[in-house]
Amino acid sequence: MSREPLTRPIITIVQHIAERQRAFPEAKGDLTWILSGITLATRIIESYVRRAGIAGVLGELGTENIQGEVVQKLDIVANETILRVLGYRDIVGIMVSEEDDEPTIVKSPGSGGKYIILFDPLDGSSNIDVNVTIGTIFSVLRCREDIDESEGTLPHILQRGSYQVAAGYVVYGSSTVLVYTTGQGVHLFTLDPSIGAFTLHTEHLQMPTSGKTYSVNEAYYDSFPDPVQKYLDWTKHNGYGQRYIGSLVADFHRTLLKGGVFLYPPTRKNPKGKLRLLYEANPLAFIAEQAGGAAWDFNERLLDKRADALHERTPLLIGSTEEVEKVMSFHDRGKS
Ligand code: AHM
Ligand code: MG
Repeated sequence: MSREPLTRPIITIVQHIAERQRAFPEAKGDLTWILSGITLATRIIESYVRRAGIAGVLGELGTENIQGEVVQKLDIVANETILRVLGYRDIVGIMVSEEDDEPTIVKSPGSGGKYIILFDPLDGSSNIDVNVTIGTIFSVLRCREDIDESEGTLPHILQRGSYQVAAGYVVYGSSTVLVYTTGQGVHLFTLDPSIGAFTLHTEHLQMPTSGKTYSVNEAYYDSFPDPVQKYLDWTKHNGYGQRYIGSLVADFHRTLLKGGVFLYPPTRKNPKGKLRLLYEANPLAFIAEQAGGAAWDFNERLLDKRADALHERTPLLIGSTEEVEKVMSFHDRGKS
């Protein structure tokens, strides 16, 4: 007599990526190899994050990065982990990190380096010491074939977000969750600590099309552009709630699951916004669009935006399509 299996099927992230790549006979397993490297690196980072108080890696390093921000010890641990793990994968050509002034060349595109990995090793680092959710964000680009070696590496890196071949993030929260896209929908995995693997939780995640929650550092209200102020005033009479963690990756994750909108507009202090285009905004914009949401820089679609510098900043408006449209409608009103 047959009976139901006692165990539930488990799909790990590497199985998932490999199965999806099988649908493309020309694919050589490159993305599987890169994403498996990222999952290994983030599992190592996760173990540091969970043991930070015991492992002696809490607190500031006593230096600032290129962007004038205080560097935390865990920022460096996370950065070194990703550089080390992915540096061993010979299809990786260039790595760009929020923590490093210059790109790391693993293998120049002319000598066979095929991919560029851009990442924020530990987003939300001001939250590290207070046990609030932080995360890792990554973006993968293919090195351009139309560029001569003499042009250097920057033209390979400064591609529009719409050219990303994969993007994702890991949230080190009450559980550890990984979300990724390779342009065929958005998939969510949870780290099962008992087996040390990310296992499939939801395939083809869809962001709600609306949601009455806005996420912004409203302390900067006075220095926001007029249309953003008007939108925020409008929410006060229309039943909205506000949530702001101060870790982009965590604020975005909530917005992806529950709907709503995240805003980091230009401010007096940061006239071009605070968040970085290549390794914070672009990967999340790719995920948002793949999940049916939208991302703008308050002026144009984020994925169409041209980057002029490695650590370029951008204003960011991202979330449920109807909420993004609502914010943009206050901008359009100003123009007519
Ligand atoms: P980080 O990458 O150095 O941690 O900085 C980016 C963080 C984002 O995670 C977050 O959205 C933002 O800075 C918060 O900035 P603010 O404190 O100005 O609200
Ligand atoms: Mg960050």
